[in-house]
Amino acid sequence: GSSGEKQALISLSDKRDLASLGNGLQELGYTIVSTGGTASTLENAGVSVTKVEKLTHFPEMLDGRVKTLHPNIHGGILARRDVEHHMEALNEHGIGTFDVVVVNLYPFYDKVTAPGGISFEDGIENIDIGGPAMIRAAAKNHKDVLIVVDSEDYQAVLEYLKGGQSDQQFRRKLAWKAFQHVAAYDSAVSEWLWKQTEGKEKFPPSFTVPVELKSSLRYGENPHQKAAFYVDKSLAEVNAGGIATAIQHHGKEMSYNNYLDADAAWNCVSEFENPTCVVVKHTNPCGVASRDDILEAYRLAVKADPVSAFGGIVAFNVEVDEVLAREIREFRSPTDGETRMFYEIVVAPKYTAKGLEVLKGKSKTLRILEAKKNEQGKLSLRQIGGGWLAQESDDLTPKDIRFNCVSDKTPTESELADAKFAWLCVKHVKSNAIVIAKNNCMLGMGSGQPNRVESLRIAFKKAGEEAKGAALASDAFFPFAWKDAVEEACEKGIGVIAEPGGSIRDQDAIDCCKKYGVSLLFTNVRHFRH
Ligand code: 93A
Repeated sequence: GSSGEKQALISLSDKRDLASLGNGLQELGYTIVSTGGTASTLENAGVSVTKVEKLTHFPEMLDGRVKTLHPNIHGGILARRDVEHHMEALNEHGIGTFDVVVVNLYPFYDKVTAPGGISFEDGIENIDIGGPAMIRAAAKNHKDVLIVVDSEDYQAVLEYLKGGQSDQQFRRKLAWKAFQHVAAYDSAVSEWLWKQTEGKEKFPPSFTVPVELKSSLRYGENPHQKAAFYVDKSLAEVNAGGIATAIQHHGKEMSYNNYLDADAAWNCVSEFENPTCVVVKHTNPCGVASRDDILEAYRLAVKADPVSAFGGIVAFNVEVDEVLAREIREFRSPTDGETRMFYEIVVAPKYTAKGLEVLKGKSKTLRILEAKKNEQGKLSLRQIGGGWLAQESDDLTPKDIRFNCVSDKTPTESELADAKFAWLCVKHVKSNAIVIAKNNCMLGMGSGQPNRVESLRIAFKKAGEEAKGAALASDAFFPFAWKDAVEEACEKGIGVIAEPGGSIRDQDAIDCCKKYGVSLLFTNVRHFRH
């Protein structure tokens, strides 16, 4: 302060841990200056406070819109201590300096995303102006002013103030965090305003994504690539689902590839309504099975391709209880009937206490994730050299799709069910994607081949004899050799084929299916996944 006293300015909407911070600062000899609500909370905790009004000689004005926006506050934050005329100006006007500024902002994001919504006027009132001004000012002058925006930092700050206070790196880190805080806030405000202007349905959207560094990763896809993991703060704050917000109960640290694979597995399994197990390897589902008995679903999903399942990711859309956990722990590889299956990750929406305990016993490294269902209608972003591609997420499922029969033979009820199951699987397989399925179980899949016939052959190779009478789903039509592909599938005894249709060669496919007495369904929907 002006008379050399140490001053802290505190103005908080989120008042968690405020009492201990206030007490800590008071013990260290700081005079505390605060805004209305913050001052009351501190007083109730037995901390003595000076109200900002005493410094500004103004009441809080305009319903609080102007509280701290005053030279007596901002001068005390922004003055350079090493510039003589700055300090002279403060003296001349009787302004004291602030050494510590602790501010967090009106909970704008929570307010505008609260269930039931909020009126436009209320949204506007929740845009904090004075808070960001103080944060930016203090962060700019961090050389002499500590700026604190996160209650997680209170203890470290108190320790720092107790010690030498000379570590500029610490101050820079806090300033960096402060600007992150304000940047994320402004992104949320601008995104909300955009929605108010154009309506939510309008595309292309405004997509400033406030990200927060969650952790450094050991490496990227390969050991020579540095990598890190960020969460989408806007989603994390509203407690949205998805792998990024999953809780890890056990196991080795998640790797870059683990995140990718867990995401793929979780996205796929979340779409099924019946109890389902999905096994993923390298982002592709290699085993999928739905059964009332989840134990059976698990065994079938692994059996679909036991070689690929080894070292894969196992995902469930139901709670993992003790019995299921035991099965996961003990199940032996169907290839030799001896080796216990090894997995990188198990992901599920829930675990019983006993289930979790049993699963932890499988191995020290097994990553156990508890995830919440993804929200629909999210923007999907992908990076290309020099830019980003944005699209709506592919939320269509068989429920939204009509399976039009274009062949002479209409599918039986069970064939139609198989086709829909295969369809939901194929959506999650990399193009060119072919899935063969029967009785709520994926029997074979071919993925990522630049040639659709090749994907088909791979799928049939995996399905083997079981492919007879099964359903085949193709994520897109095949303009050239489609007829060959259909013919091959028919020759191998497939019962029903589902594909988008829309090729100029459609008639060839229809004729071929007529010849073999196979049902052909056109979905009019394509599920490319590149
Ligand atoms: O309305 S404001 O934009 N105008 C201001 O001058 C101002 N000063 C602090 N918002 C302002 N604040 C914000 O008030 C802070 O960012 C903080 O979030 C909140 C604390 O208010 P209280 O201490 O009354 O609970």
